[in-house]
Amino acid sequence: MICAWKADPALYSAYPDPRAVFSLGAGVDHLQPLKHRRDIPVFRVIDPDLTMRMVEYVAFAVLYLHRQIPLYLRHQKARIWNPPDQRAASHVRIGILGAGVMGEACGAALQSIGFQVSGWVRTPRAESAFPVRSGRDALPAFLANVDVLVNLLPRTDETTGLVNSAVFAALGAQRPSGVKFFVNAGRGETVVQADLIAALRSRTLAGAVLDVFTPEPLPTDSPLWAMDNVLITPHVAADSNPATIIPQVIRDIERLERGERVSGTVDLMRGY
Ligand code: NDP
Ligand code: OXD
Repeated sequence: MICAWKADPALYSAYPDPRAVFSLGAGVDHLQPLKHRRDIPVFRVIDPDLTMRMVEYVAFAVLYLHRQIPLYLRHQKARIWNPPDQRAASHVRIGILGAGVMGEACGAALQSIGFQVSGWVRTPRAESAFPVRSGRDALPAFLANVDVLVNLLPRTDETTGLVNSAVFAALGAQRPSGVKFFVNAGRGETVVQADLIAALRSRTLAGAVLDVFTPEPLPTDSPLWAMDNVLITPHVAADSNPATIIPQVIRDIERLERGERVSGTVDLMRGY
C-alpha cells in the first residue's frame, strides 16, 4: 500500500501494483499518474482536524474582507480615525463553489455567524444545512446570488479554468450589492489567474484572499503580490496534521485487510 503526498511519479513506476493508495491530504490531483489505473483503490483523508482548519481559514478570510480589515490597516498606518459604514452579515450572500466535506462545514460555520450561505456542487444534494445547486446549468443562478465567492473546488478536468472573468462578472447580478469578494482555498488551477488579476484591477472584485495559485510557489514577479486589495497566504489554509491523519490511515489499512468498507473513496477518472 502506498501513502503519499505529491510523491515523485517515479514511485508509481517503481511500485506498479499497490493494493491501495492513500492521499495524505484531501486533494488527489497529485495522484494523476494513476488516473488510468482503475484497478487500484484510491482513498483520501477526511479528517475533522483538517476540516476545522479550513473552517478557520475561510471564516477568517470572509470576516477579513467583510469587516474591511484592509481599510483599517491602511488607516492605522496613517493614524486615521474614520469609521466607515459596515453591512450586517445577514445582508451578505456567501457562495461556496464545491460544497463538499470542507465546503459544507465552512458554509455551516458562516451561516452560524449570520451570513446567507448557498453552495454549488456537481451532483444533486438531497440534504444540506443551506441551499445547494448542482451542475453547470445551475451555475449562473448560483452566482447571481453571491457577494462573496468561496472556491473549494478540487482540480479536475471539469473544474480547471472554471472560475474566469464571466464568473466574476456574474457575481451578485440578482441584487447587486456593489461589493464582490473572492476567496480561493481550493486549487489554483480552477481559476484563470489572468482573469482574476484583471477583475481585481478593474475592481469588479473589491478584494480577495488567496491561498492557492498557478504555479506554486507564486512567482515573485506575479502582479498579485503587489495588489493592495489582495491577501496572499502560501497554501496553508488546512495543513494535514500527521498526529490525526496517520492513526486514521492505519485504521483504514486495517479495515481494508479485514475486507471492510473504507471512507474517502476517490474516483481518479472523475478527479476527486
Ligand atoms: P470533497 O470531495 O468533499 O468536495 C469537493 C466538492 O466539489 C464536492 O461538493 C463536489 O461536488 C464539488 N465538485 C467537484 N467537481 C465539480 C464540478 N465539476 N462542478 C461542481 N462541483 C464540483 O473535497 P473536500 O471538501 O474535502 O476538499 C475540497 C478541496 O479543497 C480539495 O480537493 C483540495 O483541492 C482543497 N484543499 C485545499 C487545502 C489548502 O490548504 N488550501 C487543504 C485541503 C483541501 P459533489 O458533492 O456533487 O461531488
Ligand atoms: C490538501 C491540501 O489537499 O493541503 O489536503 O491542499
